[in-house]
Amino acid sequence: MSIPSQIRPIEVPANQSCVTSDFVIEAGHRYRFLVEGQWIDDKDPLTGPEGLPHPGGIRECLGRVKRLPEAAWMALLVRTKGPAGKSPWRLLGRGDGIWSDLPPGRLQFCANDVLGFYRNNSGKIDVRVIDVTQGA
Ligand SMILES: [Ca+2]
Repeated sequence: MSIPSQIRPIEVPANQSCVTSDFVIEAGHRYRFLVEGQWIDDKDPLTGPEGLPHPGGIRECLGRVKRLPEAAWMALLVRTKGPAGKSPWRLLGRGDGIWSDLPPGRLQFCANDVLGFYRNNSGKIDVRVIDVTQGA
């Protein structure tokens, strides 16, 4: 599949608890996500959008209070903000596969961290979204 080079990536800085993009998910469309970049939470090891299941230290006890408890720390999360409100956060990670079941609305992203503890994060992930409804 060729990737149109003019698509500007959506930048998701690790230290922002919610990044709202201009990209709007439409009902019935199919999307592919191209995800790249690395980020880091404080002194944890650098990680990609797949996150760290076990960063060690105090976080081993705090797993249930992060945005999406069942996903790894610093995994890339996605949701949409539409007429029906905000959908629940979901694991996007490396963005494998074709996505066809996101509710209509603007895409929002964040790192899987604890609300109020984003300031000590750094790095960013770039996300490109391609509508593959026609070609897929
Ligand atoms: Ca943090």
